[in-house]
Amino acid sequence: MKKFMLMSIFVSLSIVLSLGYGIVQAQSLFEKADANKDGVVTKAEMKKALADRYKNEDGNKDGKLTVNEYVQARQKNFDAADTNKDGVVIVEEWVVYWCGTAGDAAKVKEPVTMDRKSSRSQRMDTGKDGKIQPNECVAFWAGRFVDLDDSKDGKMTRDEYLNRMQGMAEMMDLDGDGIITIEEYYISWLGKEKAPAKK
Ligand SMILES: [Ca+2]
Ligand SMILES: [Ca+2]
Ligand SMILES: [Ca+2]
Ligand SMILES: [Ca+2]
Repeated sequence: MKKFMLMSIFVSLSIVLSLGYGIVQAQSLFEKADANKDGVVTKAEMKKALADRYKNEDGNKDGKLTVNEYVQARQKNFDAADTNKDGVVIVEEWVVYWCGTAGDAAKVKEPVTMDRKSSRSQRMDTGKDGKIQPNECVAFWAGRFVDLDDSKDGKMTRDEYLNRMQGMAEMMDLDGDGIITIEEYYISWLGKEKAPAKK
């Protein structure tokens, strides 16, 4: 409870500080997904948030997220994460962007790498209770940062990120047709067993 309060204070403070600089901190995916505001994200909550995210990333709104649109969305992603607008993203900016709190992000040294067999949610849920806690969110995204920071200098540049996201987009496009369908999107985030049945 105390930890949660401290986290809320930290989030509020970072919003105030950001506003002070004329930058509005966007709500993190974790906060958006936690619809009932109980501090954990269930698979159902995540799926709902991902459906919204997919629509957002589909630039021309034709219901199909192309590999190019995915990479373009990553550019916005990078800019939103770079809250102090210095052109690089540090681990705290990165983790706050995804989780709404930086937690112990700076302590994470081991990279988290992604492959076709592992979904983000499965990798995040290290406690295996089917829910994502804030500390699991932080550990995952901090580990992703270590992996994505190619030069390992603690600063992720736009080029480092976008180069890697081209590969990520191609990995998510399981059948290689240039389109990441909503099913392929869900698989990459939630895993295969959670893929919805075809309508
Ligand atoms: Ca929840
Ligand atoms: Ca599209
Ligand atoms: Ca920055
Ligand atoms: Ca595809």
